Amino acid sequence: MRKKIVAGNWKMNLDYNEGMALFSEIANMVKDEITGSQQAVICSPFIHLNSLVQLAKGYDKIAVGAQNAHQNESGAYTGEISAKMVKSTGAEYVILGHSERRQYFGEDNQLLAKKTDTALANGLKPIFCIGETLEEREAEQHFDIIKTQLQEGVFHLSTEQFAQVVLAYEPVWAIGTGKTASAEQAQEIHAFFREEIANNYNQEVADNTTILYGGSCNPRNAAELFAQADIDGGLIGGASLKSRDFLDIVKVFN
Ligand code: 3PY
Repeated sequence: MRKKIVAGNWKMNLDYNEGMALFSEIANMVKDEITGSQQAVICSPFIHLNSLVQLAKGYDKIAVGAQNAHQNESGAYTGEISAKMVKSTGAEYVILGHSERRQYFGEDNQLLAKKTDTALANGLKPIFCIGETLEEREAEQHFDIIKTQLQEGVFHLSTEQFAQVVLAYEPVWAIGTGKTASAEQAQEIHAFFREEIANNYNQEVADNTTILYGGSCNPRNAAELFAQADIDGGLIGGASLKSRDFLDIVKVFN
């Protein structure tokens, strides 16, 4: 059975103390709600990682992730953080290819393929984001865009490497806009992801891949989204900054 995940993406929010307080609050609230193959993940700014990993030790279903890591192993890249450094904090996941990184930091599929390789080589599990812009959807190019992002970003991986990857469908037009894809729109794309994975690898790999929905997912729409056959949880932006909202989203699985 594939893993179900609710992952919070805190983005560039919360100072150190606020991050510690929110994590403790969330962990205490969700700990009894996560069962079986389910997991909660908090993807924080780098400064929180090591301390959150220590706090998470008391909770076996709550993991910690970063929101980015550099494509090179080490070197003269002032201000950057390597995958090895992230791994050394004890973090398990790293978000790669979020649309904000693609848009504001010019990260393209080729760079993201390199980041994915480096993250995997250092034992991190990428949460790899894929999604189309509004213009691309309106021009009915979304299937082509998604296929290209999959092919160029992650389909070069071996089956063993790909098994470590979680995918997230994040339509760019639903990020930070309050707009959400309808459950039908999201399911259609998630099913397409799975079809493409089966074509590139095989059906078993496709059936075992966790595919999250991200993009203004909140307690009001999570139940309908997570009820879809190919949606295995969510990558949660704003609602992950409110413990009650995050709890209500985690509870949807039960
Ligand atoms: C959002 O919900 O806005 C996100 O970007 C989740 O990653």
